[in-house]
Amino acid sequence: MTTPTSPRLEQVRRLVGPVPGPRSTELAARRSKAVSSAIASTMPVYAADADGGVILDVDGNTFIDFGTGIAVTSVGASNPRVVAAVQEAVTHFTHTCFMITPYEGYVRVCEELAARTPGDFAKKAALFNSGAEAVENAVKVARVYTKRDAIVVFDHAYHGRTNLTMAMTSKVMPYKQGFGPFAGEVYRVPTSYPFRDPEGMTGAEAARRALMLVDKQVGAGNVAAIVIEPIMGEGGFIVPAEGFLAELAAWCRANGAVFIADEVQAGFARTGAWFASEHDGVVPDVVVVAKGLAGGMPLSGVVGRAEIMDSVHPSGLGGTYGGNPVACAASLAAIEAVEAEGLIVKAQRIEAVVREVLADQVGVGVLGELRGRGAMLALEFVVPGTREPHPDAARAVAQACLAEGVLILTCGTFGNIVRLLPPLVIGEDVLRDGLGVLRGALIAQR
Ligand code: PLZ
Repeated sequence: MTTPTSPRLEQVRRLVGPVPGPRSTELAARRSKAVSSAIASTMPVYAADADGGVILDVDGNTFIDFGTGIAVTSVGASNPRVVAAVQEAVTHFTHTCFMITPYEGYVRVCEELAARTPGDFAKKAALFNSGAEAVENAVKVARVYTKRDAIVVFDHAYHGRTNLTMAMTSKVMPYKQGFGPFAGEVYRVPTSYPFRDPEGMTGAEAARRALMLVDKQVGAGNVAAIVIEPIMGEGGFIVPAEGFLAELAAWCRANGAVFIADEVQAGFARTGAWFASEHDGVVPDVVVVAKGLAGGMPLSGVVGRAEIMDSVHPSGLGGTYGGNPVACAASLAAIEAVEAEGLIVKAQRIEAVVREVLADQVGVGVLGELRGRGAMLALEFVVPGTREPHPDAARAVAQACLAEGVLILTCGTFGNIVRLLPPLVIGEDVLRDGLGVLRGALIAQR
């Protein structure tokens, strides 16, 4: 791995005092008076700066970043290309509203999305602000195009926190509890979860299990869309068995439904390909993107077959901020960074290093499985000798890493997954140092 992009901050893990330090503690006290307690934070420290593979807090502690703000700052939290593009864009105009006075950046991002998503056919795109908003719009488009209502989603799915996407998200706590009633015509079926499915179940078998229920409980002719994350994110970085996604896509084609890939977390170079669907050779009709798309600026998109995207009446989609010009400039710079800095190959290299460092820990003690692709990797914790989820072990490992200066996130329906989402620009030394800490925490848990 070559050196990371001109890092401003020294790329080294360093705790200079207690965590949290005095300034973070002071901010936490102010926060508790001003910020709703419904909003939680993983880290007890407040950010001052972030660059390459590290985050500096307000007390001078430097953490290795294995979280990227939930798979967002893949090109780094202050990639020089993104910073320069944002500075240039903001000098001219912060906003005009694309629905009022359009601008080139929006058009270019749509061109780039059409060029990079799988599928060799005419595509069009529309831009929004958040992942959830883009998922909602993908559903709106699919419903208009098919003139049907039903949306099929999966166990362990995460699609957002708005009313429709809460209905699509599987886990009740913390995402849905008390927030209903939820949107209708959303149907959930089992996914492919190789670690927890019957031994040897193939992707095709898992797909048949799901599609049989769709046929019997929803009715093939009522399905507007199947929406699935090609690698499930919040649900536990679940990589479906080979052939599962392809079978679902084929069913959609045969039954006139739209196959929507929610690539919000897995997309945009994260898994060692522009889009995670590519690993399975699957060509979605519609792809939803967000997170990494704009180097940390809020931007999301829906890109799909032109005839689907154009089926909605003029002015049927939109929003004040969707495709903000500064976010579009950041996105174009982030796309350039992925290419110029070889970040797809770097994502693959990250996977190789992680698998190498952790190889002898997998299947030992509480670590049931190491899975994922590229820089989207996860450790599933179990009660030793069983497949029973062990959330306490995941929490303890993440806490131990944090105490040593490594920011690591957990996830999973059962809360028993530690996920690794390092920036793709992370230097190999920092990566190995962080993994050494993680390895030590694993050994301590055995
Ligand atoms: N689809 C696949 O991963 C966001 C959310 C964390 P927004 N995932 C992180 C949290 O606790 O809120 C996500 C995703 C997939 C949709 C979304 C939603 O994207 O930008 O958070 O709305």
